[in-house]
Amino acid sequence: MAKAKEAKARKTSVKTYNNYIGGEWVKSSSGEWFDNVNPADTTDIVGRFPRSNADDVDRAVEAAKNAAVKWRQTPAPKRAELLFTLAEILRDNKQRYTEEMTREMGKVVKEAGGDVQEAIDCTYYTAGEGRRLHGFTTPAEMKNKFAMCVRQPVGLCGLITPFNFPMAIPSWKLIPALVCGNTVVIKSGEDVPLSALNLVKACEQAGIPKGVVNLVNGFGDAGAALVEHKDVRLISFTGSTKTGGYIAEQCARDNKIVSLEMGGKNAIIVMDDADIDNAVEGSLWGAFGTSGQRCTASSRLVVHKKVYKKFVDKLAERAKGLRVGNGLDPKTDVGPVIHEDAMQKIQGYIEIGKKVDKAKLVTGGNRLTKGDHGKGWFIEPTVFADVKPGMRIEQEEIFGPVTSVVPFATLDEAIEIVNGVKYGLSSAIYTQDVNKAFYAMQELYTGICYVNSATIGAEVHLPFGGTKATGNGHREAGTQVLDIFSEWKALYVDYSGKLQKAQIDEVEI
Ligand code: UN1
Repeated sequence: MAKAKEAKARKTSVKTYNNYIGGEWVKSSSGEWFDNVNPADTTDIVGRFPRSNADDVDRAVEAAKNAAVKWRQTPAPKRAELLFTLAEILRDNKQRYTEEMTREMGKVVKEAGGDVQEAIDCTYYTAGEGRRLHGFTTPAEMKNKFAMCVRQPVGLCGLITPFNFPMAIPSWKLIPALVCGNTVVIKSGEDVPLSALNLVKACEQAGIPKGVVNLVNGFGDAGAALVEHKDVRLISFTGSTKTGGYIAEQCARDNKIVSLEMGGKNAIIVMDDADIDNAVEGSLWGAFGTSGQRCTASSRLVVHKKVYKKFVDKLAERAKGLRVGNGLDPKTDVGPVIHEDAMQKIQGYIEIGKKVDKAKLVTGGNRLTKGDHGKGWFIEPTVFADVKPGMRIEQEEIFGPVTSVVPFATLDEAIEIVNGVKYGLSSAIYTQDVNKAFYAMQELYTGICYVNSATIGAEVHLPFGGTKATGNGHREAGTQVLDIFSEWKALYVDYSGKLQKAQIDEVEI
């Protein structure tokens, strides 16, 4: 469910935005709209967006199909030139995109700026692949025969993006798809349609040809139409494990390529030799940054018994001091959560932590409703201590500003706790001992692992993704993302002038 509600009556003061299909900005075929609501102030409607259906998806797919051959045949360095121009447009508009993002998504301005910056970084970095997209040569087993491999585009890509990184995550998918020579249809997160629209508008300004990038706004039914469309060759999805499971099943029917980035239950290990103040700062940032609404959020803090009390006391004191409020106010540390359903889910987990798990609530736990807080979806940064492995708040993704402190005695025990969940996105260890750091790096079964920093802060030129229920084996970002958006083609050139049979002919030595 989205924070956005369908507009009952068209309010003229609210700006109206359209879909982008075949290079035109068009209304949905249903003529219906939905409101993009500011989660810090629900009286503030950021914009009105088309509520698209399967017809709109059909039109967008048709446009992407029509643009495919020309775009695929455009040399990759030329495609990349347009992407470098795109990066410059994004950089020049960073301030506006940042403020608009905070308004629609809630995260504090500094973090929204980081989100836009991540899209800029991704665009510059991945555009560079236009002059690489390396294949390889290898010797053939026959004489006078040449063997090599190149990447080829996969075709039409459907990109389905979440609310928590409104510009960074669409860019992680869009830019590699384009540099590899694919055309795309984006179904952006219904809670944050403006940031994806800003990215797509910048593509138009950069001169990316009509039909190469298409944007359809709307809800799950539009996403489902994209997933089920026979002409879509690939779905790249970031979001919940439940929706990802449905997508994987649908894609399997048509042999679509599918890349999934889903949940996390990430943990920081704090050893007894760690710099505790640094570990507390990292834990605060990892647990409460983006109001805990990151797949990479530090939702578990696994702390050595010898430093446990000291750590919990310091963490609770610092968490209490965090200012919760509108992300546009520079004094705010923690913004709102995205919508009422998220609030209900988070409050539900706080109840489970107190009543079912019987963990110790050391700070937070309450929804904030007084004064300006009453206008939006605000909740206190919440810390549970004395959490045991296996408790629900220790196992399940909460996706809010709630973290659990779990005590341990040995590093092996800590590693078992960290690995003892169904997800495997990100992990971290605070220690001054190089042996322990390397041992943890080896044993933590996650896609990302940090030493002496929190579980968040991935950079765009390294692979991003996770093990187990976090994903389905793919990695976004880095050069590894090219393996999602291109397929290998093996090429053999026989210049012997005669029939040569691999595996069969004897080769004279
Ligand atoms: C996410 O958590 O959904 O590593 C993405 C980070 C960011 C990306 C997070 N660069 O925290």
